[in-house]
Amino acid sequence: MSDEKKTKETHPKTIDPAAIEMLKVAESEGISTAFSRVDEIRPCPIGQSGSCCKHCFMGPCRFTKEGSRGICGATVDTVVARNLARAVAAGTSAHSDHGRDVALMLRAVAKGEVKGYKIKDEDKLKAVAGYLHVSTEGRSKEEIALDVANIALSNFGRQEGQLDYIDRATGKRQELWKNLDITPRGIDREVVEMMHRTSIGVDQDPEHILLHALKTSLGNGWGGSMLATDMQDILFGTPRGRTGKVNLGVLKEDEVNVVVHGHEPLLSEAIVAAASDPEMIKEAQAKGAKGINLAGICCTSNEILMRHGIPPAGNFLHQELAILTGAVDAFVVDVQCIFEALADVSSHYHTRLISTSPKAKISAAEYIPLDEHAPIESAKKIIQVAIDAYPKRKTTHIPKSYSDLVAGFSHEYIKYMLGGQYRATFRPLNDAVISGRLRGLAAVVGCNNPRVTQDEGHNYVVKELIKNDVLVVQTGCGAIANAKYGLLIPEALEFAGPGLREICEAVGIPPVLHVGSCVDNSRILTILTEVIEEGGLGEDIDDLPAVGIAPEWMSEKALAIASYCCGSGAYVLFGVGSPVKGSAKVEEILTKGWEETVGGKLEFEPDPAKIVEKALAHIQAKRAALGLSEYKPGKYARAEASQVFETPHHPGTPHQ
Ligand code: MSK
Repeated sequence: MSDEKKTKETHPKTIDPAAIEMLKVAESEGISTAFSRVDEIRPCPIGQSGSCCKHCFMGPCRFTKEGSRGICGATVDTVVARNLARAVAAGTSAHSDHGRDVALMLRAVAKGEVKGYKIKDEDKLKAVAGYLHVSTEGRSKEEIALDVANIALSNFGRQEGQLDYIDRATGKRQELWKNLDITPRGIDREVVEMMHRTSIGVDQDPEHILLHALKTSLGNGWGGSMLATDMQDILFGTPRGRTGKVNLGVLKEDEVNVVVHGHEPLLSEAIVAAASDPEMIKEAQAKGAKGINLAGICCTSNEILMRHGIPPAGNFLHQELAILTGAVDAFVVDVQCIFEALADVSSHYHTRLISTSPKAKISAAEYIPLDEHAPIESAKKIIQVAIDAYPKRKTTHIPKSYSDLVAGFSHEYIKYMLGGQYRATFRPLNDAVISGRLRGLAAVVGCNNPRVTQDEGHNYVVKELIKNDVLVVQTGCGAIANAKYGLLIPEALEFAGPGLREICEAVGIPPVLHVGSCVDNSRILTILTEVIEEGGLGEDIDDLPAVGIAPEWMSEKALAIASYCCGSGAYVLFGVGSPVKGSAKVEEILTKGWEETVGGKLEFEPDPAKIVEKALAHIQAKRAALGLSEYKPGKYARAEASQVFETPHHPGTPHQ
């Protein structure tokens, strides 16, 4: 076989009909996308397995033979551990820098320095004030918010002690972290120390390096990400169940289409407001459009979907495809997961690519920065650019495909659905697991990766889990993936096992719950901890019949999330391939080693069928260890589906 042939990915590119349609457009117009570039770039097998050290300029040292050493004498085990640890530090920094910016915005809003933003969720503010020991009695919401924001900010640069949210973990977990010395002190401190330890000639013990990777990642899960989620809820509202639509079919032929992409809602919240401003709509109509249509990609999309029902046009691999429709007038990006190729793709169309973060300059994109004191003004400027671009549209090709979805399952909303307004509780969920109606719980999260068929892993894993009576929560691009195939609506109960179906029908929820964006994986930590505190399912997260899965992961952030989930006691399975394949010792540390020390483990398993097998076996083993009644499929009768959520009728083509 020639080298050229070996580079070709042989799997189908995607299972999404809208993506298939757009890839034909890309091909006929000769425009490259990630789907085509993946065929041109063969991953370096040494780097892919984590066995390449680039941490000094004596190298890079590539470990290709058994027992080989780097120029400094480093073993492949040390190098593989260092590479993973650095990825965890990078992922942690991304989520945590996001959290810092939200805390800075909250502080500015509390001081009255931001025109157009005010504190939206006073209940959440009070709940967070409680976690942070901020007094609320007789104080204005601004006074409380100022203290909350300042304490949140102090978690980033803290040098000693521990992060404030560590108190939110179970007592047993806190004790374990303390004994292992992996309780994070300050978010930034752990990231910096991770970078230091993995630079030339410092930490030279794989187990020790990876223990600090756990500490660093816990600063993400129980620090940066959890703070980001909470501050966003305070500022913009805690999500509650909402219906919406998803996929490229949400773009409109006769309206100005603005697509937001990235992660932070600080500007996109203002864009939501500006897009519905009557003056802006009038401007759009003056240019011949019927209105302004806002859609999203990736996690910025998830943020405004969860709070406003704004439709996602797609997940990670849809970013170029959206522009290829020729119908996007402005494509607005903030930070993270943004392809540099967007500038090239948009150069073929009238689409105006707009970058908005001072942290992310994109050559060839226009730069309209978020004015932190007047976000609505920045948003209006952006909408105006889109309106001005609309008359320049040429041929468009918008796939007809879209599906309905339900989103907005914050932990507060799940508790409300389970117990009602006055006795919100996880009790019915615990009882369902204890009785064996539900076999267990799974979080299926993470990205798309063009090295595997887009959405196939997400879709297969989730369908199999719900068929086996496992309640699934999803975040990030995984949630958008399965929304496209109609799994996030009550009608998906037709794919669910009888026990799961009975519970979901009684409560009025779909079998797959959209919990939010990537930083909102922290909501899953909160859910699992509260489930433990509710009683009857053990003393800590590692007792639960629960798993975490990222079938199509690709980012450093995913590795950081996996690490903090493991550090919190979860069994995590990653698809696609292993970034630590180069070291059997590191693989053993992440599995056997972490299971012994922190109760969680991280396994890389490219075969989605084996992922499901391992997940179900784990759930079964945890049920047995808890002495729960045996799970018996088919024990429960099927009931008629109830319709708690109004799912809008539409003439589109939902994928099934
Ligand atoms: S956006 S990190 S591709 S989930 Fe959060 Fe999606 Fe992964 Fe980016």
